[in-house]
Amino acid sequence: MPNWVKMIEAKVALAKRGAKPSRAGDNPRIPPGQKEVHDFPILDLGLEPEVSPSSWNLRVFGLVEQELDYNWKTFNELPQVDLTTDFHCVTRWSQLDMNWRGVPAREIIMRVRPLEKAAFVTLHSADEYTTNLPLEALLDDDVILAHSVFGKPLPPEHGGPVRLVVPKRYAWKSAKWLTGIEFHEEDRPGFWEVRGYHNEADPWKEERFSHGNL
Ligand SMILES: Nc1nc2c(c(=O)[nH]1)N[C@H]1C(S)=C(S)[C@@H](COP(=O)(O)O)O[C@H]1N2
Ligand SMILES: [Mo]
Repeated sequence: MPNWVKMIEAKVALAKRGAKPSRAGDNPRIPPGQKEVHDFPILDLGLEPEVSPSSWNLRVFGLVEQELDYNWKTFNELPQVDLTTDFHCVTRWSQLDMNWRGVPAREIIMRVRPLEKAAFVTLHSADEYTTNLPLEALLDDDVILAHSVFGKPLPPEHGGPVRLVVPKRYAWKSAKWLTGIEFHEEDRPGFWEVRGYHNEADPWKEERFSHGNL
């Protein structure tokens, strides 16, 4: 008679091995399962929208006291920062020390004054892409609306004229060609989140997919 207990244990062990997070690498700044790159790969839906600075517009709306619209000029009048942060893509590349310049997301959030009940945001992009974050995540001081990278205007293929940069999350949360920030009470999963990507996307916890790592 087969030893069922042993067989089941072996199967569970196999399943767990598959689901186990990757081992950390040598560089403590590279999250588990990631490889360092230096060439800033391009990743998107393959529909590069045409957005010039003169046609670009950012609509900040939803559960706020004061909805606001920015154009290129009014956006550039906001306080700006330089930021050096790491960028981690769920497809397993990480690039360290990216130099961004732009407007901290909290500068805009302060100005629209979210209502008490606003707890989540949807980032809207010109290619119809969306992604979602808790409002709190946007208040971190390393979250910026970037218009430059490595000292040059953000190229169209990387989301120029303006993209979001959220260094603490996998890069799919960093919406390119950003055109809208919408505040709501409930969480609304975005383009990838409804297709199985993890809602939180913390690269240090390997939150790649919502049903584990298999
Ligand atoms: N608008 C928009 N933003 C997007 C995407 C997209 O398809 N459309 N792809 C996301 C994904 S999956 C990644 S990994 C990063 C890649 O940014 P990069 O092309 O500048 O490297 O953009 C994110 N932001
Ligand atoms: Mo990605």
